[in-house]
Amino acid sequence: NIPKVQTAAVIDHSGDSIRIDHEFPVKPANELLPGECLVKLECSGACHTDLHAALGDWPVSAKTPLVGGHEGVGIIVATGQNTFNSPVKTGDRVGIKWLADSCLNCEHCKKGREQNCLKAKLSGFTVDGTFQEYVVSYVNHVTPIPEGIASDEAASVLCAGVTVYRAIKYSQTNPCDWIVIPGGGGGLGHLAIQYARVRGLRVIAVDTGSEKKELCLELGAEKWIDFKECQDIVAEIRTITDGGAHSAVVTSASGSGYRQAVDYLRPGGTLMAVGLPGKSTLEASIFFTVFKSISILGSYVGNRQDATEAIEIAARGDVKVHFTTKPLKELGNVYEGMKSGKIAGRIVLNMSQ
Ligand code: 8ID
Ligand code: ZN
Repeated sequence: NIPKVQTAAVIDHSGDSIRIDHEFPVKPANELLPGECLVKLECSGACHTDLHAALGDWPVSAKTPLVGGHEGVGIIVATGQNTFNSPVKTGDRVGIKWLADSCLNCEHCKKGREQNCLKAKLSGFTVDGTFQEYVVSYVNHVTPIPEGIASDEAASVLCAGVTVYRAIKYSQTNPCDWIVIPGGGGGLGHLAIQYARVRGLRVIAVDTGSEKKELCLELGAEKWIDFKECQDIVAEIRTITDGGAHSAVVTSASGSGYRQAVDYLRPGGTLMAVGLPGKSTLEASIFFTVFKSISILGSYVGNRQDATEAIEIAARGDVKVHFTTKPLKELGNVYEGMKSGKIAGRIVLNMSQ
């Protein structure tokens, strides 16, 4: 009883607004290729990356027409014929992340950097994503969702959670170290605060507005800095940390969040670049980067193992997505809220409304 058509949120050309299509085709189960599976989605988080993809403001462009979305959770309703050794089966509840598929055999995949695979398929970017009722995905890369976490609670772990979990994992920090999270009140940032606390780190959240302030402090940030009010972020952080933070995980969607990072890190500190403004450059003093032995690392989503670890931590209740649920047809308004920086935490879209 898989329908032939469904409701999907479509972008026809880059820069267009969202069009809700109630006649969007569902790939027939008997046409699924080996390794593909069809997932009936319950919900999907809306990530700022989806907005970048819709606006076309990155140096790489998405397919069009595009169904965006890469934080989906649902049930597998079919798998392609001749799908051998599948780790999942029909009836399983799974998550769909940004990295929809990778070859698993190239140097990058074998080194655990599946996200850098040259044959990677990206959900809601190079293949249609989770802003629809039925998505085609790939058995090797869907993330099994453990019991004990509701689908809408799990959804945003699949991108926001996995991404910041990995960034913190590679941030070269130890318990009791100070970590700064610019963008702390956003989708990625509010989860970064919590994964940092799981690692025993002391968190300084940087963002703006009273709603985000409250959220960050409630989630375990020890200090809050409003980037629109603070006159000297560098001095403030150096004072709080007695000489500079050990790491910064920058999750802001604009270049401004990166600006002072090298200056407020202490010697030996690590800047994890996560937020993806399309056109900004990362400006840092070469002299002080060398003189202070600073590491600057780009961190791009996560591999299958990162996804499993991030979701397990959430399923145990140590990290919770702060989200508001809306119907899929509200996606256009969600993008407006995101543009104006109004969303504290995440919006999760419900597919059955
Ligand atoms: O793999 C990756 N590296 C990855 C994965 C997923 C998302 C990267 N991203 C990218 C997105 O494409 C986007 O560019 O991370 C960025 C943040 O995504 P998001 O968390 O989904 O966006 P959001 O919910 O809008 O949160 C961004 C926050 O940044 C704050 C905003 O107020 C908002 O709360 N912010 C901004 I814009 N400028 C700031 C500044 N100068 C700032 N916070 C501190 N200082
Ligand atoms: Zn994302």
